[in-house]
Amino acid sequence: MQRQSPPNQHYVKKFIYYAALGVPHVDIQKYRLKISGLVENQLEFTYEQLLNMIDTKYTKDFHCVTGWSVADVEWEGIKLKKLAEMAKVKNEAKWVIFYSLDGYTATIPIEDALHEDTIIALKMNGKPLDIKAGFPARPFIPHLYGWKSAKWLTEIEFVKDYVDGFWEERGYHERGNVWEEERFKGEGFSHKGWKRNPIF
Ligand SMILES: Nc1nc2c(c(=O)[nH]1)N[C@H]1C(S)=C(S)[C@@H](COP(=O)(O)O)O[C@H]1N2
Ligand SMILES: [Mo]
Repeated sequence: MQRQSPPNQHYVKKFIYYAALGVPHVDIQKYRLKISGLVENQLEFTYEQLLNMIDTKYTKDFHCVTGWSVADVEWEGIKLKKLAEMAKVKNEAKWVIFYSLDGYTATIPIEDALHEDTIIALKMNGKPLDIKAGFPARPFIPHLYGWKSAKWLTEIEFVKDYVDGFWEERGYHERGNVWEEERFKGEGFSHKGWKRNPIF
């Protein structure tokens, strides 16, 4: 079967590791993942609790906005939709901000966050994430560019109003859908007047 490549992406064998703000030191005993913002229940999970909540395992490609993609990565993690349900996200929430231990942030629309395939990834190719790959956790949204996958994830905040993350502040797109080629603000859907409800 011919692989379907998103527009203007090419496949490479291995991930190119990025750490715009450096690779942080992770103390797994002290580590917590927080769910905050417009929720009825603020939540906090230890790494062990997260491992016990894994509900998804699939093989999907990873796409970086600079043009490289990695095929057939096996991911394991927790559906973000499940965490959102546990936290009882309020109706006013329209955007989700990911915060990392190193200070990196990324923002995505709530529709993409609650998509069935959106997970908080804990394992890659059968093993816990490597430190360079974002141990202990990173979101993975298969249809969005890789910069939305904030490594060393510590907090998921649900908010009403859009706020730029690290790359969004530098001109990258609010959503970053790989099939619509939303690399920079003003591209993809936004050309035609950006719609709130993406078509998956
Ligand atoms: N904390 C943090 N997360 C990050 C980045 C980063 O620099 N810091 N780079 C992003 C970008 S642009 C991409 S393409 C992917 C790359 O994942 P990798 O470093 O595991 O290859 O991580 C994303 N998450
Ligand atoms: Mo990237």
